[in-house]
Amino acid sequence: MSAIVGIIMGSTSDWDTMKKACDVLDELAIPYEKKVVSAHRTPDLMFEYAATAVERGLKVIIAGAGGAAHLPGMVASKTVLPVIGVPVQSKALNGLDSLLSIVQMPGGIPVATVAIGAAGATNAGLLAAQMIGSFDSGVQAKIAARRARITQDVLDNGELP
Ligand code: RP5
Repeated sequence: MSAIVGIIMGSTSDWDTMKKACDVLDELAIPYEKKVVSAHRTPDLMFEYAATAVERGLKVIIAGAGGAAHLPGMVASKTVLPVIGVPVQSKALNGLDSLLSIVQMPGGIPVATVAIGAAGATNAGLLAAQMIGSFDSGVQAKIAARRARITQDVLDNGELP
């Protein structure tokens, strides 16, 4: 089956973080594609990727970037697909720069922004899956089962010493 989620990131250095989103989609058997697409290093590729996303069959895009993280917002400006932004933890400012540059979109072009770093990438994968689940009951059932496992794990292992 061809990809329905697009996962892009500004650099290969973002992979350790963005892999967490891929892990979730692998677990839920949702087909995705992954690629380095940089707003400032490959701007033409970024525009082409976003502009052709709908016709290529994607339903949602996850975009991760660090520092002056303009990738998610620029991609969102060139597609009507939902875009989830992952602020990658930067060295200089621990990702606060990434977070603010992704989350503070002016009204009109939304980017659904998740937490800084690995937790955010995991949640980006889950959020994309939940969007897919809104029209794919099989995926929605898998997400419900995953939630139930998390709940049961806490109930089974929540005792304190
Ligand atoms: C951004 O700059 C990337 O998203 C990455 O988080 C950051 C640093 O990139 P590298 O210098 O490690 O390639 O474009």
